[in-house]
Amino acid sequence: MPGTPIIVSISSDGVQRATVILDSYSYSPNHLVVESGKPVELTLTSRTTFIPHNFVMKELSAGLSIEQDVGAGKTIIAKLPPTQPGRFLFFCDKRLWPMPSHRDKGMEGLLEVR
Ligand SMILES: [Cu+2]
Repeated sequence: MPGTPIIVSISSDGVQRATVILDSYSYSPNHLVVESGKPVELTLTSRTTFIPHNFVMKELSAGLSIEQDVGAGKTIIAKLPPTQPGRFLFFCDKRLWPMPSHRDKGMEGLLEVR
């Protein structure tokens, strides 16, 4: 369930940058609003001590395909090229079998491209 939409601001270099905190089992914020046609850079910061997470988007028809691991306590930058408007989900597909995946536990977010 996406939370309050956060409108990502555009830097002077034209890049839309936002920071997303990963915890068990959530992204915060989990509803980002960006403009199409301008690159997006998400700083993904994990707050966990042991549990690894990731950032997965499989919206192939929109050209948004990414799968990046974010180890416990790590920060990585994910780059996305939003080329068309739409509502695209991202999620964490990690799981400790046979437990439910992190996505099933609610670790999911929405990238809204306007
Ligand atoms: Cu996870």
